Amino acid sequence: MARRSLLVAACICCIAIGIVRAKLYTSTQNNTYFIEARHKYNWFQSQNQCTLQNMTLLSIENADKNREIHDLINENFKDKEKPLLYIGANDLANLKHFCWTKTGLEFDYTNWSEGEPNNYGGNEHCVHIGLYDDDTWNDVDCSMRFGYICEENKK
Ligand SMILES: [Ca+2]
Repeated sequence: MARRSLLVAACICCIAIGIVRAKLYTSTQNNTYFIEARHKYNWFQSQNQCTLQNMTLLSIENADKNREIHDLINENFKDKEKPLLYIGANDLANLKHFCWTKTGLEFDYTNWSEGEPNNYGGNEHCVHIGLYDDDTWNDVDCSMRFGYICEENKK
């Protein structure tokens, strides 16, 4: 009987962990973000997952927003390995001209990791954060499976 209780407790625990890995977070700026930390989705699936929640993949238009996301991830994943998260940027339409999918506009502010974007292998056209356990950006093959971060659609 004790073993059965333990099994039930373990299952509940697993379910709870599953929920924690993909959920809504509120930032210090009181904005709402959805983070899926499991590395299960390619870039296009990530975009679709955000759309299904009436959200969109994250844009980071300036240093303030970058700081907000940095703090959000550090606060919520402080004792864990930082997840690799797709954000809403690619250069699929125009090579080496990365745009935010939300606006279609080319980057003004950037926070690339050192040596990035390097288009490694000639096939890196989507952007994610978290490669060096920090908030810098890396271009990557869009079919790689990562987590993602969505933001609310502003009215
Ligand atoms: Ca790269």
